Amino acid sequence: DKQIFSGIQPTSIPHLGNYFGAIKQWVDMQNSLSKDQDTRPMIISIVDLHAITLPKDPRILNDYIYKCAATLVSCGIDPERNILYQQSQVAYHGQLSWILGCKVTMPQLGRMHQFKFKSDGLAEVPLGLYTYPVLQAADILLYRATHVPVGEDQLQHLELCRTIADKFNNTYSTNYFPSPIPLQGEFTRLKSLRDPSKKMSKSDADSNSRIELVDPPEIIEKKIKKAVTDSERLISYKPDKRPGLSTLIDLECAVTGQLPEEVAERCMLQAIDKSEYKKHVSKLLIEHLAPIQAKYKKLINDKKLLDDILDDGAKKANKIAEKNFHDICKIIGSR
Ligand code: AQP
Repeated sequence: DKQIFSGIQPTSIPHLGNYFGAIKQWVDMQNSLSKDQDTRPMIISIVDLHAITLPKDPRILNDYIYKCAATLVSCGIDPERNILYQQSQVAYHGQLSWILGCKVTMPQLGRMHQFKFKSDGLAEVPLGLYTYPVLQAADILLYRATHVPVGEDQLQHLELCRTIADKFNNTYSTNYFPSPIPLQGEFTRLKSLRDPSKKMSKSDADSNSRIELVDPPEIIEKKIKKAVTDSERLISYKPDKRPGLSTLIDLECAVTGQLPEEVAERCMLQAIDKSEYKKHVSKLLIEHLAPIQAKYKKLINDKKLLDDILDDGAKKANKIAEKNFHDICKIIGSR
């Protein structure tokens, strides 16, 4: 059977990178899944334990868990048809993480790009930042997931998860863990609006670098206006030479489904300049996000409903996790 698993960190409100790189895929999959008999409900975890690998104020973390849940539901994730839950409400994640940590080496973890990037310049590097991919492997393998929709930035972690699954299976002469395969949409890496050499990220200190899904229209306009481009006046799509401007074209394409070359050609024919083009992209984004924002406004004020959604999801997730963890303990020789 096919089991899809994916996660998102409640480190801030999801942004357009999370949306086009992951959340939109989840919604599309959910809508095609109902027709696919061999697929179990998709599991989506709000990974709060991952979110504390770097310091996080407890009130802020709590707030973002609700905001993340409300955003996902507003984007179209149906908590009835999927399992939407908060990672720390299923204790088996941490327990399996320990077992899997015994199947991975320090050099393997030290090679992870995310670890190198996030630990760079820190006076003290938390162990959790280093073992992050082991907990991520536990998230995935706990549900014996076969397919993991992720953005390009997470591919290396998923590869390590496959290595860990193989190692476990070989050690215990079993095929208990499937080798989960990444599912990638067409739109896998959205760049920062302030520095296109970086990806758009929730934890970037400069909030102008990302557009959050609930940013009001005037903020979207302001952020697009401030987006770094270059000194050429007209529009062309050249991700290497004009990365900032090309990111804006990527955004238009993500919303409309057009090809970047088509967009660039139209702009050239109409002699549209950068400032006009920015206004056009802002308008498209504002229109695209309006229905999501309308749902979000209602949902975010209904804490009781959000609690019910997350509690119900945790119940369903725990049921699967408990059985699987019990089987895993037997495989390793525990009682
Ligand atoms: N810029 C991006 N473009 C495309 N996809 C992206 N994703 C993240 N950034 C981009 C995808 O979103 C999913 C959820 O990401 P996450 O919350 O687990 O953490 P992340 O990948 O580390 O994303 P952020 O926004 O950069 O969060 P912080 O700053 O907290 O680390 C993943 O599938 C990811 O690929």
